[in-house]
Amino acid sequence: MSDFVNVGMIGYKFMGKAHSNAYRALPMFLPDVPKPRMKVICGRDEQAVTKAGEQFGWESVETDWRSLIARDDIDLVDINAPSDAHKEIALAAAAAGKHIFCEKPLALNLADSRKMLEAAERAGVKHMVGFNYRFAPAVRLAKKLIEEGRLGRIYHFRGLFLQDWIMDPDFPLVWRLRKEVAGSGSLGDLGAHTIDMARYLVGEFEEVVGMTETFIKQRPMPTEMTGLTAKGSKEGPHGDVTVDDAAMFMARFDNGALGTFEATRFANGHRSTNSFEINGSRGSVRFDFERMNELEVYFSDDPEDVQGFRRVLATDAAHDYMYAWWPAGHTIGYEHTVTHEMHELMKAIAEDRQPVPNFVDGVKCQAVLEAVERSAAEKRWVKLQEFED
Ligand code: SOE
Repeated sequence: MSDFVNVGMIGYKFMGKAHSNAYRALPMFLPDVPKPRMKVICGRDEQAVTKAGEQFGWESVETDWRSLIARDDIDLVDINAPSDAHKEIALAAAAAGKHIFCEKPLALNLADSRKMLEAAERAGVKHMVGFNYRFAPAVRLAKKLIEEGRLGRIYHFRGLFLQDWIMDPDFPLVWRLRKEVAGSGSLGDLGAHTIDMARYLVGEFEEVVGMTETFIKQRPMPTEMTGLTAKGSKEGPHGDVTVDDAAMFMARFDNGALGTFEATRFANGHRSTNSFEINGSRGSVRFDFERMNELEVYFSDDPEDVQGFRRVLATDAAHDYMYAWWPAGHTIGYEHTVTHEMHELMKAIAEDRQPVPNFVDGVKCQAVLEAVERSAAEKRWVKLQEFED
């Protein structure tokens, strides 16, 4: 096993910071994998990317991603630029024989995501997609309980991803609100995470029926953007919002379980409620990312007089990844999910296997997103079979 993986990262905002933090944390907390070497960070705005590079600890800066990919000292290309950049960069990285990490949603549409998967498979490189919430130890505990049959047969998955950061009608038209850059709105940005969670915990989707809505159709053009915040003048020029503000759908899984899903940026008061409940024949689990160290668990074979949901604090060494952090009861946060994700990537590279979740998962999620969009447009149930190659 090589002791290092040389990383070139494209993007330097919210996710760029989260990934940089993960690369820096790995050698200190999870040192059983090759050490990521933070070789080069890339962004179009030279001043801003240079500042980020210094702040996050990158060795050098590029302003053209093609130059980054052309460098022969790079093993892994980390793509966290806006979604419309994913495909072209991933295809070029694969052609250059680099491993690829790509943020979710994998692409603007299913066809593009398939091209990315094909290119990575053809090149024989490792590929991973950024569904970081799978890596919360409490979610891993839910997975373990389901795999061990401790919830019995799964009947229901109930998933929510609720935010409120664009509720002000004068909030500017940031890239996440433009179809040509983001692919879709709350559906692909938030719903993609819940779809991945459902696939991870329950199984593959058979069919969906859904609806989407854009409540605010026009917004001021942005004059400044940082992460999820932006400035724009309500007196200035406006542009069309071309994605959904909210999406809701129902699903039937291949194993017969039923699911309900809600993704919205108009849930006033919900900064980032990312939660699910699963009900099985022998028990249930409930998770809410805003209390991510906890899993609520119910077992129907508990003695009747103490039956009820119990709160399990998933911070013991018995819980995935927790051996790496602090003594039991000392909680972890959002950034740790990303560190665990990057640990899986480095481990997979060292073990010469594909990381999980990878582009296959990205494509399957994209197929569900597309099925929901088709269902909303045509007002009917849509089977995933309609999207088979
Ligand atoms: C914005 O809605 C966002 O940052 C998403 O893009 C992320 O994927 C999610 O983790 C948090 O919210």
